[in-house]
Amino acid sequence: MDFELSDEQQMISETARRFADEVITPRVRDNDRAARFDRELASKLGEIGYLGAPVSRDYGGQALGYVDYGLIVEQIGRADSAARTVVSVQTSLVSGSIDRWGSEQQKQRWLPKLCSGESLGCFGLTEPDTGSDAANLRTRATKIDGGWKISGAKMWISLGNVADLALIFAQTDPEKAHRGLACFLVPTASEGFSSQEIHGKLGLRASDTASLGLDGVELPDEALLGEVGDGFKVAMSALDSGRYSVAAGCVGICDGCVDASVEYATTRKQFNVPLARFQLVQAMIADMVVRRDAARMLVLRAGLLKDAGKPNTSETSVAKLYASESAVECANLAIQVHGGAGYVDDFPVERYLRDARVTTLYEGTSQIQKLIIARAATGIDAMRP
Ligand code: COS
Repeated sequence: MDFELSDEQQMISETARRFADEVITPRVRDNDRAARFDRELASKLGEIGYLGAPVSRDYGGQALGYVDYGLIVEQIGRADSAARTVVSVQTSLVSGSIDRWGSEQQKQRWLPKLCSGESLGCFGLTEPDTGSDAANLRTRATKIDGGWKISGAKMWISLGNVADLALIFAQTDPEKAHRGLACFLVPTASEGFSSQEIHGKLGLRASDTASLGLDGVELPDEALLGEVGDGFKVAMSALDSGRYSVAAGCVGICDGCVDASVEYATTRKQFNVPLARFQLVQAMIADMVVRRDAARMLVLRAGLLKDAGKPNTSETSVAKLYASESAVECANLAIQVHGGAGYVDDFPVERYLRDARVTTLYEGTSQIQKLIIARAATGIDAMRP
């Protein structure tokens, strides 16, 4: 067992750190204050190759492993969770699904544009009445001559207003339950497709979030990703990668909290000594360091399993659960270390808390992760009677 990154992996991480510091960080506060989705930044993420890192070179990706991808995502997440969301959605949920399930023609049509950032994609699984019980979709796909007609609604869709392509999951035969689901590649310019921005979010304000409408959208047969009945597996395999990406981004938040808190506690003085001289402040910093290091190890384990092609759903849920809960905890502690200064956006820590909060909700709540982990441990499915 080796706890050291290879020279190449260190370089990947350092390059991502430099990109994040030089290109992302200077924009973060203004974008957050303006609740502005930064399309130019999304293009820059594509230019440097961060929107399709694990995708094969034949289709415009970097052919990197999952550990490498996680190192990049950690650094983007440390700088800005809104930018990290672009990377996670585009890479893990959209491009990853097309790479894994797509036909040659679908890969050639979509992957190069998605990897370069010329096009953006979104992942339309969740619905107004369907969140955790993801198999229970109300969106319907009906077979028509030469294609499909889709009607329904989707909710909480990251990048939904700015995407050129939407992966839409729909039920083809309700009697078949999850085995009737199918996934479709839907150009957002299709007639009958609409999106609406969701306002008023606690955090991730610079991330685009939408509700989607599909009003009799007609698609050719070639829009089907995988086979009819594969939809649930497409979604779950995408989430295996998406949850990993969220977890890696959360390690970045924990790391940013440690760095900001150490900097503040070693320079700010009270009672004529730096804050870090106080044991209660040291205890908070120690708690953050432990959580960051443990979360990083869990993400690394999940990444190594993925790279080895081994089953990793439970281990990915362990990483996602621990890293997301730790990001919230670290951000809360980091504000406490900063005192009143941590409550305004001169420092990144209040944004870390607002942005971390959604990570225990999206791509499967912490409660869903626990049910997945415990099902693997006990062999008993608490989600089914
Ligand atoms: N990869 C590929 N296939 C998978 C899989 C995975 N990770 N996980 C499950 N499957 C397959 C199973 O093998 C099973 O196949 P068969 O029909 O051939 O038996 C099928 O999918 C059904 O699996 P399962 O019984 O686990 O389905 P459940 O309905 O019990 O799934 C959970 C329950 C909670 C795990 C699932 O609904 C879930 O993850 N919900 C949260 C959804 C979510 O994260 N939403 C956020 C959306 S993105 S913001």
